[in-house]
Amino acid sequence: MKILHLADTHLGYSAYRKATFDGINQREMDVYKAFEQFVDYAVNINPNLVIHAGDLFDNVRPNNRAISFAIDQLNRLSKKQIPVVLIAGNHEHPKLRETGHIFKVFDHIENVYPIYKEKYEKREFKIKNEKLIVHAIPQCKSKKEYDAELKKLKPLDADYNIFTSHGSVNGVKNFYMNEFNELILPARTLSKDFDYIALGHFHKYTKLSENAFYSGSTEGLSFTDAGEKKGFIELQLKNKTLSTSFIEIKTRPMVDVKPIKCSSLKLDEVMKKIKKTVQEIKPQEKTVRLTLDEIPAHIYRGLDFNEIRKLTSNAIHYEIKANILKEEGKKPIGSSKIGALLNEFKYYVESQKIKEKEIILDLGIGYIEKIESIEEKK
Ligand SMILES: [Mn+2]
Repeated sequence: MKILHLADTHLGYSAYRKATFDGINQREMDVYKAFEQFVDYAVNINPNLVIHAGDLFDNVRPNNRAISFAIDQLNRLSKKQIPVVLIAGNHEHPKLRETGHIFKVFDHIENVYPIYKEKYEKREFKIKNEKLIVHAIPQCKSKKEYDAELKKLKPLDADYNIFTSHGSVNGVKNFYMNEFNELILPARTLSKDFDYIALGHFHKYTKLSENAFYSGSTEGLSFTDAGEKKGFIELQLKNKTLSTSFIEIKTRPMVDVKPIKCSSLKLDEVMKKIKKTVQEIKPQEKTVRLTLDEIPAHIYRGLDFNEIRKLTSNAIHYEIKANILKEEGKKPIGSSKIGALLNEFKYYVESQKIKEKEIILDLGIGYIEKIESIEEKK
């Protein structure tokens, strides 16, 4: 049997200011196009099953365009009688129960099996006289509840058993996204007793073991994805043997330029280097990041940002990450870029030498989540 495994499509994601001719955010469109390429492929090869391992949507309340796009694309699969198992990831999971889950809109689409009720569920399929059971654990409310569901996980009597979940595998190597509500999958739960384990959450395609894979995201969503191939996994199960291949999706080029070390450069030399770098990367239609390392504050302030903007005006987006030196010393005083509040808070507390780290983290996270859930209600 032939199965397609994808994850982390993040429909509804949008970033930067560039818009299409119709006024829609360009990166939002790119993310739709990536998913559409997957559906085109699926409709064409007609697999026996599709598994989406979470984060179909970028957020708890995706916009109308994202919802209708998702329904249209799932309908294309549904009409071809291709069953689709969709599990909820952390991004689309509401913090408050009364918000309700967006996956409920899929409850009545034929051949679509949304799994989002914070518990272990199984779906059985009969494929060419063979019995396949999909064991799915979606996003749960807490790590504790997730662990409790993981404990129940067990392959059953069938020709094939597949496990799917959304979280960070933690073992010899860790696959974190550094998000607060991410769930942890101890490497030992990735049992050999499953014929295949379809994971979501980590955005880079990764083979964890002979039978366990992250398909990666379908588009690049942050500069850590720069230069990475994006796509999904096509797998075959035949005579109890698994074979897999990675199918690439065409995505927008993302360039994270090698840092330019500025500590010993004069202002005009830094500008010259920036110009040369921009010419080399040909920024047209790309998303581009320049990193200026160890740049003295007075030089950073003197940069001709208008000139740089002109140089990169045909890019979809460009940004400068500057690690600025103190006037007198050599130590960077920090980055010009700020991440999500929760993550910044976590990094800050973790970098401090204090005894009560755990308590402060717990309290702070609690407060921030409280505020975010009030925001979610609005
Ligand atoms: Mn995720």
